[in-house]
Amino acid sequence: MSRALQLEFVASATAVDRLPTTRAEIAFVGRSNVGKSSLLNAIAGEKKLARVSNTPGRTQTLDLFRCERGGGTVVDCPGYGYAKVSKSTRRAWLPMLERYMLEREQLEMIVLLVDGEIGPTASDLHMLEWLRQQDLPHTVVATKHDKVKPSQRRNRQQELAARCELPAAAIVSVSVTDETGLTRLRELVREWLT
Ligand SMILES: Nc1nc2c(ncn2[C@@H]2O[C@H](COP(=O)(O)OP(=O)(O)OP(=O)(O)O)[C@@H](O)[C@H]2O)c(=O)[nH]1
Ligand SMILES: [Mg+2]
Repeated sequence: MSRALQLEFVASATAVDRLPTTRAEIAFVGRSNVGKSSLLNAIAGEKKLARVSNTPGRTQTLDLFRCERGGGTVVDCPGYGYAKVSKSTRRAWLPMLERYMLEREQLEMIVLLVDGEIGPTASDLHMLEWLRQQDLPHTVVATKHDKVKPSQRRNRQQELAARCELPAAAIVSVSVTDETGLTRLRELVREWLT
């Protein structure tokens, strides 16, 4: 097991122009309930740094976490897709998230999380297409690897990659439950933030 990333909460913001100044950022983006906050906690080796919930729509703000000394910032984003929040809040999110991704100059990498058990949804593929159109740096991470039967993992990974139009080797599979892929993801986060 690799050394956990030391993450420390800095601030939450509901608008891009209220974000504090940072040097370099990476953002965890994905459907509501895909496991963004859980993964952030897992790479930090902590349980309660970012709030996790069974109710989709848990994270409603851009939450910034400082990574090690001078190491940059990891941002936990609100999920897109369904959410048990008011329609007006939900309507406000996607433009806010899109603006953040388009305007944040220090954003080095968008980590797009896709559910490794159910595969990319229409909204995931839409987001991926948008990231490509906007020419934004992104990496696809498949979550909840533990929920796929071992005998089906290879196939499922290949299917997911094909639907994303990516080589299978370009996708990092992770699980916070059995810690699959966490070492690799921590290495990548350190690289992206260097
Ligand atoms: N089995 C399994 N469950 C997971 C894993 N990662 C997350 N979960 C569960 O998925 C649910 C949603 O996790 P969150 O981390 O809150 O998801 P999120 O993407 O931050 O959701 P929002 O904040 O609503 O956008 C929780 O019940 C987690 O326990 C995983 O690797 N394996
Ligand atoms: Mg969350």
